[in-house]
Amino acid sequence: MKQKLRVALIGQGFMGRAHSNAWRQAGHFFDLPYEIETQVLCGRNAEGLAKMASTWGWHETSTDWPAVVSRPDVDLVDIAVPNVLHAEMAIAAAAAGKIVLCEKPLAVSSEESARMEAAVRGRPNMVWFNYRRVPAVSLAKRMIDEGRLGRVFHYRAQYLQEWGNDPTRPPNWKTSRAGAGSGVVGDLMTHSLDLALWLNGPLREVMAMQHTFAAGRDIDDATLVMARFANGSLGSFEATRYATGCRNRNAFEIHGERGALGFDLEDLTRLRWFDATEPRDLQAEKKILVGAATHPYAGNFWKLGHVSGYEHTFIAALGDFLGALSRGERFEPGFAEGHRVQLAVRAIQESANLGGWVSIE
Ligand code: SOE
Repeated sequence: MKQKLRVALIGQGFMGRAHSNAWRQAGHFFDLPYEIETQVLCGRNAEGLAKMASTWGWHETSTDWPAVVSRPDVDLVDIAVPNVLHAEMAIAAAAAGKIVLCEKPLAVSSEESARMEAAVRGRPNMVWFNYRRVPAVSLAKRMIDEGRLGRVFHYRAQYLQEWGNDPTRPPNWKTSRAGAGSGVVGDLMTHSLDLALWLNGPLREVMAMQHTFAAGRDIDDATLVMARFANGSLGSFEATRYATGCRNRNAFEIHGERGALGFDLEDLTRLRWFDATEPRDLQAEKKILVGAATHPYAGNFWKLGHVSGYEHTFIAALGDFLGALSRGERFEPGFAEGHRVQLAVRAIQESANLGGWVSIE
């Protein structure tokens, strides 16, 4: 007999759809001891809610999130709303005894993320840093943990989009401090920072600059960072919405003593690998097509060459979370990892405002 897990989702935008799909699909790809009840979809637009609930199979809808997070027939609250609303909702849901999942960035400040982390401590929680669960990225993590890179010299990350330069695109909550709390440093660079901290360990200090291209906009359209990692490697991070021609280029390259790894979300089924231990005259970069039986998530998704996509990263994140939940294990990335990213964001913003190197707690 499977245990019922009654879910409330708050958010009816792009992430609301991505999460709804993951809630519908996780049980198809991961062996879960739960019967997922998609209980209630909560948002601000009542008319849109009804249609979305019908499309994705949510049993009820509500525009009253405080009531939803307190319902006795809800076990888990999944937050997929504008960044400025994350803290109040997550803390209220935790106070009501719920399991709490929250989209990235966890918060709009490290002060908020510290309160959120404290509120959920000791209770299952997750931040939707979904790109850890791209099979190619998980393979990179495995190879790094196996020592295939050896001593790391450079970690280079980019998260490049181009929609900031699209005059046909109306302003939205992401393009104002009132809605998002920041620009690309929170929306895009938090993905790069979470991956960097997971793949290459803690950051020690950063030096940053931020720039706004759009007249009158009060957030960063582009953020560039130099960094030093605790393991002695040098880092660079770039995030922008003005990289013409780049649709969703979340990419990294890692250069080590024994080899190098590279990934680009716009080619997400491949992992670039350069083995520097091979005879020099035979060395060349390989583009591994990820999906072989021994590769991460091969047992969950399709055969080699029948490629996984963007939605599968959310399905895998949720599948892994629910697996950890069933075993009583702590899941990563949780609010503690989300808070760690916010501390890096705070140092980046401080350096960009004041100049100079800023240490990270
Ligand atoms: C920004 O355009 C965005 O939607 C991010 O907010 C998401 O986190 C990322 O996965 C895709 O791009």
